[in-house]
Amino acid sequence: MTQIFEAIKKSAVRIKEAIEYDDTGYSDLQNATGDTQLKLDIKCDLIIEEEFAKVASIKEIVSEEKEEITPLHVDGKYLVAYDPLDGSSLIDVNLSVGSIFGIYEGGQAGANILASVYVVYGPRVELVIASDALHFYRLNKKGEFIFQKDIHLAQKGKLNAPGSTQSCWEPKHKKMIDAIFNDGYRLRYSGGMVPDLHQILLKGGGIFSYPATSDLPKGKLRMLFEVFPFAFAYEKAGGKAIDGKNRLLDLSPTHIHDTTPCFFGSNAEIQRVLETYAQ
Ligand code: FDP
Repeated sequence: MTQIFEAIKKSAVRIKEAIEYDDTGYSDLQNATGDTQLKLDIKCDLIIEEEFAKVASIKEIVSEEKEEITPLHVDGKYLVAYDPLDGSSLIDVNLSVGSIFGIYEGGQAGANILASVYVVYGPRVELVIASDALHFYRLNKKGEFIFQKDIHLAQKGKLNAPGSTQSCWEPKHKKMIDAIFNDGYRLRYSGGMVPDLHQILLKGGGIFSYPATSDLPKGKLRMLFEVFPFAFAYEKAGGKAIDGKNRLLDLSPTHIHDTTPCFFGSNAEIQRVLETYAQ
């Protein structure tokens, strides 16, 4: 597992450089979900594949940018699912983006995730490893990730990050979000899952939601590459992650690109979601 974390750190340093200096334009290609790929999406995917190819314990990799699982080492035991450049629609406006990794053993299910990692490319590069706990690192000038602290969520927070298009929300969801704002929560939503979830973790708590909507009844965010890694991280920080009713890590995708509605937060906010969605 340590070798996988090291490969992710090396990838992150290379991706940071690509984000800073490479062409931010679109390619002529589309990914598995039909999104037109940025040249950077393709490059970041290649960087990660190159670094993972050197790690013997990785059996297979699956990228948000690819249609199929790629076999790597027959004697390896882990499947690593990753989103090389999440929030890539924010690249042209120079907001923070991220990479997300889920490390699984025994098949593609929430229950099989053993660890997860995410990287935030903002004014600084930060990396968070969820394993026994949630460990927070920052990149220094020498290209090393220096441990800062373990992250813990409070029982109740102050931030609200409500995703998707409001006109497509169910009435009960709108009522819940309005009630949360009426209780004094502040809006913090950049449109990048990684920085938005990172902010809630570092500021002690709150709620991020990407619900089922009339245009996307199964939500937008992908289970293997985005949702399970963050569900694992939030639970390690003492918070919760649900689809409205069920624990996200109890779900299993039938296809690698399956999506799910998702809510991540501290315990008090997730309790509100459970009460709303039980109706
Ligand atoms: P993006 O489309 O820029 O890749 O991964 C999908 C994602 O970004 C998340 O990072 C982000 O939280 C979400 O989409 C934002 O979606 P909305 O604009 O619909 O709120």
